[in-house]
Amino acid sequence: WQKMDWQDAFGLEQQLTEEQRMVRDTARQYAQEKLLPRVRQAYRNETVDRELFKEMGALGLLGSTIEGYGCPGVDYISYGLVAREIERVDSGYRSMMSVQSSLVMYPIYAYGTETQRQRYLPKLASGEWVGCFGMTEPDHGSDPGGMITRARSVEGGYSLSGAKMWITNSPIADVFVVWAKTDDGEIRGFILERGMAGLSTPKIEGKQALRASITGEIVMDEVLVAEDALLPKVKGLKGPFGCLNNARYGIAWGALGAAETCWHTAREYTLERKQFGRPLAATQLVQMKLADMQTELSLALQGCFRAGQMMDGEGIAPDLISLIKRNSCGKSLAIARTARDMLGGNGISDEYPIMRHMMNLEVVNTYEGTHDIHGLILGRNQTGIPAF
Ligand code: TGC
Ligand code: FAD
Repeated sequence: WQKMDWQDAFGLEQQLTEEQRMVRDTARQYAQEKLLPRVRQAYRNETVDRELFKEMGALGLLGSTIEGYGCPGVDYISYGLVAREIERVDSGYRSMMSVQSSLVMYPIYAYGTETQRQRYLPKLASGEWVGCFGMTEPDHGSDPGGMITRARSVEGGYSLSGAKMWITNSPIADVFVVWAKTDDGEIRGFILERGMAGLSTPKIEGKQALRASITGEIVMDEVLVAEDALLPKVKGLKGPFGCLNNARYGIAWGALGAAETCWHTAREYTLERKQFGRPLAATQLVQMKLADMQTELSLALQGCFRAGQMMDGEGIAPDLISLIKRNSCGKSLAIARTARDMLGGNGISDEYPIMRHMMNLEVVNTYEGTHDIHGLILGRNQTGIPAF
């Protein structure tokens, strides 16, 4: 018999390869040394530092699963481990990274021409250019199939009109992967660039969560693009959903990193904090809460690891990605709320990271498909009935 490592009940560490550990350690060191010291002020003041993209790019963290074009081509378990390390510090930083990687670089790599790959991928990989992904609209969030943004055929290309809402990175982006319906009603992807006439990106003000990441709109008023702005290799909703599969997988790992920070903080705090003459951690109620956190996180991490093996091996069903995205986000949010309570009044102060993670996790539970929408995807999977 062995003693269980309270932080790693299933021995995830031993299941990783040396290379996966190396990638994870690089991300951990960067996150703890460079991101952690900045996050409190960034969150308080809602400031976004473009330099972060260059720093992540220099470490190979942008588009990391892509082979070539300045990207290191690591496996999906490594990608998940990186998301977990970055989100241990803040979901907003993981958001910046995963949008650039999974929602901008991936579609250009998977659906683009060689010319498009050569033009965009190296600059996005180095972080010189920032990208964003425009699918959600003011009136079409969970139901993107109803989108009204149009790409009308004109001589030599297309004219795009419409508005995208809640777009991560848009106010600072140089490159825009935008989904629009063409004259035949088919959804197609387009690459737009900052500076095009008719394109503007107002910032969304007043966010109470994810404040270290900037969010905005993409407003397109007859933006003219040439034929070569079209991503030629995909048609229909499976285009954007193909990108979302990768991003949702990364979020499933990432959210657990945020929750681990909340769990560890609550554990340390309750070991130190005395009430009624003994540490809070000496009470049965507190120990049960810590046990629940440990159990949920250990099981969820092992699920993500197995999903990563499938991504790297035989392939994975998108419905399983819905299962882990939904589970990680819902459980992490519940853990953050409980941990917040365990710190009493101190739980609401930004001297501690919990309240910030809790607010962020509200977003993470909503974007890339809400908790309930992923529940409905799983409901359809087992009943055969789409109940959206
Ligand atoms: P449905 O009929 O189910 O599917 C339409 C077509 O798409 C295909 N498809 C998929 N392909 C690959 N992967 C997936 N996960 C796929 N899901 C669907 C499907 O096979 C079909 O293809 P075809 O060839 O037969 O046409 O479509 P529906 O309109 O009924 O949609 C159902 C529903 C609700 C599941 C879907 O619309 C949905 O997932 N809604 C949630 C919307 C969402 O996730 N939005 C995310 C926006 S991006 C974002 O939030 C980024 S935040 C990032 C950050 O900051 O980190
Ligand atoms: P709605 O679809 O209006 O949903 C509202 C509520 O109704 C939810 O609880 C939902 O679960 C529920 N609901 C919806 N349909 C049903 C149904 N059929 N049955 C039962 N309940 C239902 N989008 C992008 O394209 N790119 C981005 O980079 C991006 N970044 C984001 C960053 C932030 C900070 C946020 C908050 C959002 C971002 N999004 C982005 C948008 C995000 O994906 C959407 O907010 C999300 O998909 C939900 O859409 P909605 O906000 O329109 O809510």
